[in-house]
Amino acid sequence: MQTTDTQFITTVERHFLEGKRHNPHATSEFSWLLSGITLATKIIASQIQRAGLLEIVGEAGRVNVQGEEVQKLDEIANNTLIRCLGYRGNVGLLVSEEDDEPHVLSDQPDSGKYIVLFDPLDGSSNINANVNIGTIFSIMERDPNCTSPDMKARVLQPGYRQVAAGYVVYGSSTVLAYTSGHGVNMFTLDPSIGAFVLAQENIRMPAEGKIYSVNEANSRQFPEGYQQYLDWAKTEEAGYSSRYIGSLVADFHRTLIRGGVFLYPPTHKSPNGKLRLLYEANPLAFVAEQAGGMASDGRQRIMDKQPVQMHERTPLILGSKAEVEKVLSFLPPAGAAH
Ligand code: AHM
Ligand code: MG
Repeated sequence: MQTTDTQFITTVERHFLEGKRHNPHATSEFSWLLSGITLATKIIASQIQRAGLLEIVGEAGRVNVQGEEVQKLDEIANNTLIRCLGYRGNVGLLVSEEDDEPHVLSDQPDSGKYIVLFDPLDGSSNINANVNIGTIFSIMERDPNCTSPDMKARVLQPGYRQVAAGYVVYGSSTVLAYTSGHGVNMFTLDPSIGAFVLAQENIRMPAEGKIYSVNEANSRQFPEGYQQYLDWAKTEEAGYSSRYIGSLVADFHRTLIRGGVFLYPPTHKSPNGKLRLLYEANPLAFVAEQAGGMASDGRQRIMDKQPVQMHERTPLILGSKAEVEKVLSFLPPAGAAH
């Protein structure tokens, strides 16, 4: 990575535009949208770094639409994304995990061409412990055939319609990984120049990796097949290690780089799992598949799921192809009673 000679700096926006030979969405208009996301995540990164000093660590004193305690930084991240994307011109709808309703910026087909969905601060219950957290985003094109006045209906599109998706992980460095359907590229925020600079192109997730990542405290509540998988993975012959941060973005980022599988199965408390299809599962599934990995809900491909509700949850099995397939081999085949 070369950041001292501007001639060689490849920012995320420049990299995206240079891909226009393969990608019909690689227009300056779309790059303008993307720069709204990078601007917002740079602001969020700087707020997180100074959170203790600014006294913005802790709960905001209300619960969100999911019934979860909202952290002050959740609100800051959400407002920052809305502010930075709100005047980009080509964004029709902004859909946040934190908000009950979509933000309607334009319902005109031309000016409101894109729908941006996001989890503004994933893993935010970890903020107080200084553990890595992240922002996840998904970009879809508005379906011209869907003219419903109900804006929520316009949002309910399956993940295969995503035109771009990615995440930013706020860790020892701030890293952005994104795909627009032509592989996965990774950028590191260089704080000295305030730009995300190309770190690695066309990342491939290892095809296998002996790490499973799951909240094992829930394991007695998992359907039998998941329990059998975990029993198998713990045998000496299988030889797996367990790693669980409790921040999806951070657990996924490790899985992307090292390989393995992340699982959030159904539990008694959350029969559909905990994670959200539109803001968490779909964008990370897109990144995983573009890196050679796989994502399933235990019965079907995540990106084939037709959402019926904006904040719908899904079980998630995400990671290296061989590892996801191994978990699936313990589960009843699709169509069988669970
Ligand atoms: P959040 O988006 O409200 O932060 O919740 C999602 C988080 C994920 O980051 C993580 O994978 C999961 O919740 C952890 O849940 P649990 O504490 O039940 O293991
Ligand atoms: Mg989340």
